[in-house]
Amino acid sequence: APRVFSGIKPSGGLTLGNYLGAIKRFVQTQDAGTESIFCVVDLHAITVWQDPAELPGMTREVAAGYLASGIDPERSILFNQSQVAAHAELAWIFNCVARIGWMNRMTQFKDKAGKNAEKASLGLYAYPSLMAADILIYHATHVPVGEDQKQHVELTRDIAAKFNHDYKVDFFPLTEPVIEGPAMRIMNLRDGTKKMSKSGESDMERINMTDDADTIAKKFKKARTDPAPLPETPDELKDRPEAKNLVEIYAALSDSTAERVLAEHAGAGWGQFKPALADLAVDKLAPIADEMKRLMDDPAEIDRILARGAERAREIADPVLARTYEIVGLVR
Ligand code: AQP
Repeated sequence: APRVFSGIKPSGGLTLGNYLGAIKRFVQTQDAGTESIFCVVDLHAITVWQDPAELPGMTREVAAGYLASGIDPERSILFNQSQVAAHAELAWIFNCVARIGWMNRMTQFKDKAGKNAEKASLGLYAYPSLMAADILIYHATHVPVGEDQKQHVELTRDIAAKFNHDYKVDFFPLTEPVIEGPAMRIMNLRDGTKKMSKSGESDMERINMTDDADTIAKKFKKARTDPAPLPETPDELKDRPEAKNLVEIYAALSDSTAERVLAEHAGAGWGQFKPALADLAVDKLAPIADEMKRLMDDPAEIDRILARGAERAREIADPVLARTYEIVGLVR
């Protein structure tokens, strides 16, 4: 049977990119009845420095974002990664399966480590190995992610295949990345060639899920665009990354397509389209933001939900880890 796993790092406030590229689709998967496991990947967050005074709050915010958007902790399993030790234990085994050359090809490491890769943490380098463990400890078959994570899911398949081959077993499944829909790569509002990130330098680059209506309107108003009006077809947006991004955000928020959005708005100038986009975003995000705030007022309740989710996750993960250790030949 198909089983879905996906995660979000508590490395900052959730963005519209996280919502459209991840959470919104997770809710659809859950509601379609697929067994789903959703994680707040706190061990991934600390691959770059996180202030210990802030990390618990960010972890609870990501949990609240899932819950407020419609993840039901009864139907799905919702927990934070560090509460299920099997993730880190399996990651070690995978560190011994994966090859250094594979890690050297990862574009996210290059982007995040920047010019001074020697100073990056070893954890940031081994990030894909932990991500493979997150997925494979549940024998997950499908991983809904944004475009930026595709390479890591492909590496997960390579690790599973090499493990199965080296130990002559058919144990780990070859997981499929699921990357579909109009919003798999939401771009930075100030530079349409960079993706929208939680940890980007300026708050004006991104829409946060908890931004209020005025902030959302202001950010779209100041979003970079070119002077031309909206064209008639998506093809004509090819060399207009900022314009393309705003049209795609509109399409994703309204469960439509870029074609249909342009059919309706062709010829409109930005003075018309941006306020319409801001209204739409406020319409969709404000109820979620209100619910997130309500949930975050009771951190103990969020912690209870995460602890219960972790218990259910361990029921699946622990036997898989035990079997893995047996396959590898570790005496228990
Ligand atoms: N801009 C985006 N467009 C579409 N999907 C996105 N995702 C992130 N940004 C966009 C998707 O959100 C999920 C969770 O991502 P993550 O938190 O694990 O890591 P990330 O991709 O590195 O996210 P950020 O926001 O860019 O965080 P920082 O700045 O801390 O690195 C993934 O499914 C991802 O594809």
